[in-house]
Amino acid sequence: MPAIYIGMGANLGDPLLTLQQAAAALGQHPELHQVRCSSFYSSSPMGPADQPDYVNAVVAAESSLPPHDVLDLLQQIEQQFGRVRLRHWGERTLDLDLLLYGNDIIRTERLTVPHPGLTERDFVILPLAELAPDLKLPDGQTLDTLAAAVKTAPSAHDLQKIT
Ligand code: ROI
Repeated sequence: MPAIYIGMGANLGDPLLTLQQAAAALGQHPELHQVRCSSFYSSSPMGPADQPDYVNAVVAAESSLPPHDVLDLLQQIEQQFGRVRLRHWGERTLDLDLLLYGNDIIRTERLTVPHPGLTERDFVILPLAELAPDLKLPDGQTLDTLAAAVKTAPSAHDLQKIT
């Protein structure tokens, strides 16, 4: 069963509670196994600065669902939480991104895996490295190496662990 990693982000309503509930919903899903959640981090917005800070976390799981079925289930959970997205790169109630699906490289109209922002976003790399420090991306980079680079660079998004 491939290991899958899901990035979670929110900055409207009560974003910490939303992410905790989304992680619980993923944990209870019958098609997702061995579900684990990283720490929760606050981060200043990437994109327009006139929006609230984000809460971010990453969930790891194993699943035999094909990638587009995983995407469907993530979009269903976003809808359950009344996903509101006000503008491109703007504030949202809940964002669930399929970051990695095993070692697969996927490029379809609906889905790009690995997630294109993954290697540039400290708010994705650090929680992901917490769950899977030895993980290798399809291009051979390890998460530990990416995390070390993020930690030596000045934090672009003022990332803080909250819980
Ligand atoms: N910025 C932060 N800090 N965290 C996010 O999850 C996030 N998600 C987004 C954009 C708008 C790019 N900015 C973000 O989709």
